Amino acid sequence: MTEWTRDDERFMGVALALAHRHLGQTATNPSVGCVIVRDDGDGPRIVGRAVTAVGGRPHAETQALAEAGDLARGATAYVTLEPCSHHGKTPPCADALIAAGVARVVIAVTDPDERVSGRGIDMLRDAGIVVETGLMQVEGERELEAYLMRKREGRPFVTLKLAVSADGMIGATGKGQLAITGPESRAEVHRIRSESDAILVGIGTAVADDPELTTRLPGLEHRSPIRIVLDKRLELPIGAKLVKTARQVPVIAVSDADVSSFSEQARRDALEAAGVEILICHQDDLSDLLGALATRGISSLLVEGGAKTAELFLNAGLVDRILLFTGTVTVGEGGVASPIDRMLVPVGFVYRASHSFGNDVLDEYEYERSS
Ligand code: AOF
Ligand code: ZN
Repeated sequence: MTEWTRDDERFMGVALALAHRHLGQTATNPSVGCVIVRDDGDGPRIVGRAVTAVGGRPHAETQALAEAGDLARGATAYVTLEPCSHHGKTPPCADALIAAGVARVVIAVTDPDERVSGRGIDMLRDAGIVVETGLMQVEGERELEAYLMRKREGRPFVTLKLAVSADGMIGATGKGQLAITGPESRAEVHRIRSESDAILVGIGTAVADDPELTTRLPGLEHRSPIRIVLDKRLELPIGAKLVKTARQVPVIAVSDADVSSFSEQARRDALEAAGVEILICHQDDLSDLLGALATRGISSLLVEGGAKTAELFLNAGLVDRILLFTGTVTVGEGGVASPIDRMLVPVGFVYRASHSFGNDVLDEYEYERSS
């Protein structure tokens, strides 16, 4: 076991915080942080730092090395994920670290990517670099949870978000979009969207609420996730906001089977002409859909509604985190009961934390896998 110093933890903390900045912005790549530190006898100082660029490239290490320049020689690099060893869309980061003359590399999490998976570490060691792994691994795995889920399980990390009234309702039939939570919660939801690769709703919600599902917070407008609708029979109206904005932010309609009838074909053609992508997946088996999303590099999926869609994911055992907003509004008559409320947390989920947003409360639960 390596004995870590407080400086080691401090600098890996900086790397993790950097990595967090581009969460949801680097698909199909993970967001990785890298900090380059040298000590010329007067204490350690950061000479280069970077996070994986928006869109996934360049990787963190090459950018941090560019900032450090000659100062990287003899320095320590702190990286949240094992440096890559493969010639992908960019040359291997391990080679770049070697060429720059870095003396020591400290890694939080080793990379499960089949093209890397220990080879990055081997390359560095073969070049005489001291490599230490496992510093703040728990925090690193948390930061990389979505990427690790995709690589290890072949599916995205699924977060279920629900907004529930004081009387346990998620809405009311025929009343359209109800304001169950206040503006502070809504802003938080937009922030959460900005950290997700994709967001999903059922066709019921898409029709009843006509949501846009984009990130609409000052400064975060460009950080909208891919939008997905479970739309078995392709009922998404052409006039829906989702369809109207499909050319700005991608929309995928997930249909159950190849269309057979003339009217289905016509709806499909119209949606496609408007820029909506049609994905054929078996909805009774969500793992089929999640596998397809993982294959296209989606690591984090935010499920936003409604009750049926939430139940579909919960019953399939495919929810990893629940974000439960509880508002102060009472819906009463005609309310649609939520499958979950604070008194009714599904088995297997453990409480993690609560936060206040205005008068609302957000409770976080995580599914605890037996390991
Ligand atoms: C790093 N530093 O900042 C990131 C890494 O498609 P490519 O060629 O860009 O390679 C993607 C893989 O690179 C990805 O699956 C993961 O293994 C690694 N991501 N590696 O050294 C980084 N983002
Ligand atoms: Zn790399």
